[in-house]
Amino acid sequence: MRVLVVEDSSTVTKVLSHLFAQDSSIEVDFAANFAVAKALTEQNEYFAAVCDRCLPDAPDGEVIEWTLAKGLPTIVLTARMDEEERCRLQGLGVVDYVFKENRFSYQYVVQLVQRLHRNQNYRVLVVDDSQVARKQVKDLLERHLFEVVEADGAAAAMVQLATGEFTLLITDYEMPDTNGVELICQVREQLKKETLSIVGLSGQEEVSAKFIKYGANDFLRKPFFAEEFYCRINSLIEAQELNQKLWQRANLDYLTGVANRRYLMSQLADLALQSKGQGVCLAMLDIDHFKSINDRYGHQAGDQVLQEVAKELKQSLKRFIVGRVGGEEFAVVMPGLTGEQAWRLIEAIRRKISSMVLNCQDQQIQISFSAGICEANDNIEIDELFARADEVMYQAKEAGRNLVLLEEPETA
Ligand code: GH3
Ligand code: MG
Repeated sequence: MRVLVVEDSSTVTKVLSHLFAQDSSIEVDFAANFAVAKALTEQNEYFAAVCDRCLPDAPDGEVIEWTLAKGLPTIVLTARMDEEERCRLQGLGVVDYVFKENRFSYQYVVQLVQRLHRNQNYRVLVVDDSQVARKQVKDLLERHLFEVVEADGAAAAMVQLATGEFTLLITDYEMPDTNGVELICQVREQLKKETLSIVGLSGQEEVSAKFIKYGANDFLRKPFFAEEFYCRINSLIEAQELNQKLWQRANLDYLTGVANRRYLMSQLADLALQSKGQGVCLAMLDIDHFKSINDRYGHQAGDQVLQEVAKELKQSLKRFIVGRVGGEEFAVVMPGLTGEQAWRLIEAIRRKISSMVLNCQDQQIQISFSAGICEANDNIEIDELFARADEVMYQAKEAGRNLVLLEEPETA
């Protein structure tokens, strides 16, 4: 991500350069005046621009108009801030303006650039029967790089929600047929507050509380200021990002990113509850002689081997649940497969992994794993299933390792 900073003060440039340097994903070009900024925008593709409002060769925001005309999301740095200036900048369509006050102002600039970058991943559904009102909200959101989808009423909104994942829903209250609160009730039957944030918009004071009571995360009184709109939206998105981080910490293995033991078990438990005669296979995989890999190449190389194996399993087993259930032990839950089918799948992965040469810590490492697979059809008993797969895996170890074994029917 490349960012253009147009600023003539060397102090401000130094502070921003220091702050941006802390994020290795951002590359920054500095221009001390409008002429250099023009030349740079002709040469390079930028993700966003941070522009001083007043420059020696552009005393009245000319550079801002230039970067906006180039389609660059623009953040303005300004030493002057009054109502007239605020309106003018909003009217131009800038992302935000930052009053040059202290180092926190500059930190805010960097955070805003990072936020804009993440916003590209979020889809927002805007529901309003008025096209003009929808467009107003859509423009504000697009300025902050959200992907926006419109719906002209509750029915259209429900159709859109079924088509893909949304992070945020913004709805008006008064609409023909179904009002905003009724829409929220319908949506909340399927999507919880942690998955989809909802903001209600209304001109009526008494509707605000109703929105919250029926499942909105927040509301905004109309008419609203763009700045207030952005503050509300940003804090909801931040809360969702935090939630997602918490979810990942609780459910995924920190080293490899696959499911941890607890999450894998709970997924299997859900499957056991739902399975109506549908079978499930469980494979236990254990890397061979992993201790000697650590001893020979170091613990860090060992960690990298675990990451590589997890990556391979995730890629080859997209439809299934892969988890790290012990130090160098992985489990794979495969619903809907017969034992034979599961064996063929894991056997193909065994062949692939045992023929790979991993490049870890500048060393060439060859590895293999042993696996045991068992199949359960009804009355899935999770602990027993794990014990059985484990037992078969140990048989594979005893038989010489680098081997995938399927449980013998008579021992099932
Ligand atoms: P076998 O073929 O019989 O499975 O032998 P093994 O050496 O793979 O098995 P053993 O249980 O003797 O050793 C497992 C080793 O895995 C011991 C432990 O230090 C290492 N280990 C466990 N967790 C991690 C980890 O997160 N990172 C690294 N690098 N090593 C780990
Ligand atoms: Mg092992």
